[in-house]
Amino acid sequence: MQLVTNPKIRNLAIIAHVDHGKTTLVDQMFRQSGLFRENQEIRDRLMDSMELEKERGITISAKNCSIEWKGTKINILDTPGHADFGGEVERALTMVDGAILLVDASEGPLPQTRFVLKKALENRTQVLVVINKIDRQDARPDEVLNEVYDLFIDLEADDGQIDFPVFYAVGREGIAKTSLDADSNTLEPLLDGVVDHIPAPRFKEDAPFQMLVADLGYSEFLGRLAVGRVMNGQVQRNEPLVCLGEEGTKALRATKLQVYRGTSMAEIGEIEAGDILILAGVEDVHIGDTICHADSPKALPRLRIDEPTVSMRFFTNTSPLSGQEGKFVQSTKLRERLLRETMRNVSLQVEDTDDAECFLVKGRGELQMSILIETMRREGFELSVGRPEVICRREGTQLLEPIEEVYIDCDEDFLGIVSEKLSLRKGRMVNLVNHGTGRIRAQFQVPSRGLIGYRNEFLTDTRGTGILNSMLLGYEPHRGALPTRLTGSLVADRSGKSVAYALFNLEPRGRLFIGPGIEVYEGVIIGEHNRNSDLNVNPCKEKKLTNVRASGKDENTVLTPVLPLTLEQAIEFIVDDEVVEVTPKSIRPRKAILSNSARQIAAKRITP
Ligand SMILES: Nc1nc2c(ncn2[C@@H]2O[C@H](COP(=O)(O)OP(=O)(O)OP(=O)(O)O)[C@@H](O)[C@H]2O)c(=O)[nH]1
Ligand SMILES: [Mg+2]
Repeated sequence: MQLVTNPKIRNLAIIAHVDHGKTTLVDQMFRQSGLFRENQEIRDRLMDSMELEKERGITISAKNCSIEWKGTKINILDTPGHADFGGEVERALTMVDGAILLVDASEGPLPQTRFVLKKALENRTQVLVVINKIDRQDARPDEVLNEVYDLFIDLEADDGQIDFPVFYAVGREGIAKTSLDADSNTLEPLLDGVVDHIPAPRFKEDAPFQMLVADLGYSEFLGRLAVGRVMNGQVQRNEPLVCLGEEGTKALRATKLQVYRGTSMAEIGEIEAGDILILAGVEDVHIGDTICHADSPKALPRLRIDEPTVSMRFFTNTSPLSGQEGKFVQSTKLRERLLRETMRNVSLQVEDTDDAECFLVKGRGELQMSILIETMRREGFELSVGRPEVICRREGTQLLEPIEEVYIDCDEDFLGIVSEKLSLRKGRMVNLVNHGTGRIRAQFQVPSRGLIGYRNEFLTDTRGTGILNSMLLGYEPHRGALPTRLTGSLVADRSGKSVAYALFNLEPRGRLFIGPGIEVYEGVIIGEHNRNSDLNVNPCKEKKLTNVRASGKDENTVLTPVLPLTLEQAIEFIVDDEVVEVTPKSIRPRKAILSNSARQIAAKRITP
């Protein structure tokens, strides 16, 4: 069958390392394509529509939108740049023929630039390189372009791929140009470039309808929605279709057809091949399934993405305070919610364990896990979670563990402490560049295990000025045990409310996580002990009252102010026999075994 193209459409993904300006560029594309009235107030980073995306200023899930440019419809996918959400980029690339690879004109290609470009090249996606943020004082566009060429060569791009078009941009101001000294005040050169260089979608002439499901949505009125690119054929409303999934074939009827128009959806009567369709009338559909015409059911290759690298145990909340702050506590609810997450989130997997109250969640990293937990707690869930663990592999008799390439950019003064900490974590330095500017760039290979919990420490060690990026390098023989936290925990030995007097007396023992008036229970961790063992303490101890009026000095117990632990800090803090209790209102690190006597018995069993 002959291949033909649909010249009215272009499908484009925007890919880059974190913060290189993808979502900001999409804002400007909206403005300049006439999607908004002149002077209309629109919020920055419009595509970051999820609550957590707005709060953190990062993109978490890849999202579709579209613009019209000189009569061509451009479907755009804004993708996240953080490595933990790499699965989203892999998913997005199944819908497009081209990608804009944004590279910061000062930072140059970074680990995630490499990852997303590798995926795009494997997918045979046409890449347009945009050197962005050329307005930065420290911009070095020519050098960065050379680094991009090196990256293409390193990734074994073929001649056609290396011959990519280059643009220079100030995405935030909506300016793009084809050379540094060209004159341009708009994105016109880039948008023209998208239409000229990205191939129009191709499909088989006269082939029946076929679409690959790449995303799922939900509408209160229409129920489950399947989103994906129409690979071949057309479909009209109410035509009988089938869904070819991993577990067999299911019949369905397209009750409503929609496409993206700007950031919203618009209903249409019939859709053409090459466009991105939002289909209602689907129920039991998964990402990766093929939806096609009932008369000729033929599956497209399934979406395959990289395996998860990190796992974490999710338990029901068994603390004495369970059920007081959240709406959903039961294990059935927890399981159902986690399974629902795997439907949309292609890089997450959930497994049952021997314990009916515990589920193993596998994903790409700590951030992905903490975003999931934070989302669940806002929905009203209570749960507890264990420490993230990396997923090792076995090859014959040998145990292999994931190793990451870590790129550090920091003041040369901090190199000492950083290399010391990383070598404790079995990292090896492989490269060191000193530009003579006072900042150095170092490259290490570190077991992923060693990086868990290290990022915060790194920020403290470099006084918040260091930049750490990492990417999975591959699997290597296990490098042996790592030192865990060198300090112990201060563990409450009874239930009650914390009292200032007791906390004041505990302050010399370490760093406290709670202030006065906080509900505690036996086994909850109220602070970090400054010795290498746990210490059971009574945070509820009142001052003995005497008849003699105490001197004023004694009355004023001035406590050092404490900041409650954030979810991320708590997860990084806990060790193997500890978990974090998460409710909509509180984050409490606690011992997995709450009773002190039971803990002692368990400890004896391990070390006789
Ligand atoms: N100097 C300068 N800063 C820019 C430009 N474009 C974006 N920024 C800034 O870069 C930061 C990150 O922008 P985003 O658009 O959120 O980056 P992103 O690539 O979408 O980030 P993730 O989705 O989290 O990977 C913001 O603070 C922007 O204001 C630019 O052209 N010049
Ligand atoms: Mg973004």
